[in-house]
Amino acid sequence: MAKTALITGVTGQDGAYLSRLLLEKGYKVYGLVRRSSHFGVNDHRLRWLGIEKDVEYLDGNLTDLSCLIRAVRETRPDEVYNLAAQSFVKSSWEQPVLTGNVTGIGAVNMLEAVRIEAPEARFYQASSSEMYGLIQEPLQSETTPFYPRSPYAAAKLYAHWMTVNYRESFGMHTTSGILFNHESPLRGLEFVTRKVTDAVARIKLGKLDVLEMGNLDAKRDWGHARDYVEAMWLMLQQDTPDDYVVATGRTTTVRDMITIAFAHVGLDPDDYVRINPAFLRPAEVDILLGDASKARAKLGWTARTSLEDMIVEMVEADLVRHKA
Ligand code: NDP
Ligand code: GDR
Repeated sequence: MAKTALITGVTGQDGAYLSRLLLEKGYKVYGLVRRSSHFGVNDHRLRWLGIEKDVEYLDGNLTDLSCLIRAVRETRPDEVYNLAAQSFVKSSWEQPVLTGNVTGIGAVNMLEAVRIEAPEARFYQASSSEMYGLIQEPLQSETTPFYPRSPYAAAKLYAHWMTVNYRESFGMHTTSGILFNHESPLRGLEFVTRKVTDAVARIKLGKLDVLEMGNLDAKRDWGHARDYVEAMWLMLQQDTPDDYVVATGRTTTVRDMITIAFAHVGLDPDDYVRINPAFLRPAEVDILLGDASKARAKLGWTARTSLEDMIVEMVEADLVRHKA
């Protein structure tokens, strides 16, 4: 019998790639979509992958426990992937309460809905390398202490520990993937890689003169979302629930990532990039570098896409979009 999956955050970057992966594996895929004033489903990412008609959508919001209970009751999922969140770190200082409600309490609402309606279902929580924050160890693994540095990271840490608690308190199959930054042509335009690749495409096409940036010294461990959703699925195929770091094991400055993007179109970033303090954050996570050896050993997972290949793929996709 085909398995059934329920994905929250189905309209986001990871929701789109995960939906495609699960559809390819023969799953029946349900996606929770929040209501907006725009008519219909905000399904542009699913459309980009050509799968918008293959997912069945349910109306719902992570802050409303009653609709989550109904969603789990109606879909009877084998696997639940909780990807929905207020996921932009910078916005979390402007909207700390909403971020706590959606990214923190929202995950507990989803855990409760599963506990009440389908306690045997396997549950995936989208935890984040942002939880490491002020870095305690040069290479971050599942045993590295956390030190969240933003309302987003604090909310994710709460959701992370609640996921561990539901596993230990109720014996539920709840797993947390501590994923480092992952990007793609479907990344939101506010995140740094896509902001850069979109701007590079527009500059190349003569549609933009200047790219305004924040902290160029920050270092991130960047992988490709297409690779990372495979790790999510692999985690839920394990007999025992656990926590896993998912990362490439390479860290790069924002500055060097920008250089890769400009070099692809034969331009010099010094001619276009300016610093605008508006893009700085009240507190910064200076460097992230993940140790994914547990995922490699237990899941057989490794990152397949280099930063260079991914940035080139993103610039090319943005060139196509802006030429259209
Ligand atoms: P996106 O920002 O692209 O997607 C977020 C999704 O959450 C969207 O579908 C959004 O819906 C939905 N959403 C937001 N608020 C609510 C709400 N109140 N109720 C229901 N749905 C809501 O994130 P990503 O795909 O990049 O990330 C997926 C998850 O993984 C997130 O939880 C993120 O925090 C986490 N994560 C991401 C990493 C990354 O590098 N990408 C790394 C580590 C963790 P809408 O389309 O309507 O806005
Ligand atoms: P991050 O991603 O905060 O790591 O969270 P983002 O791409 O927003 O920032 C990465 C780093 O780049 C620096 N930076 C800028 N960032 C943005 N967005 N815009 C700029 O102009 C800019 N200039 C410099 C930032 O200061 C930061 O150091 C992402 C999200 O997907 C989270 O949901 C997820 O949990 C983590 O990754 C892992």
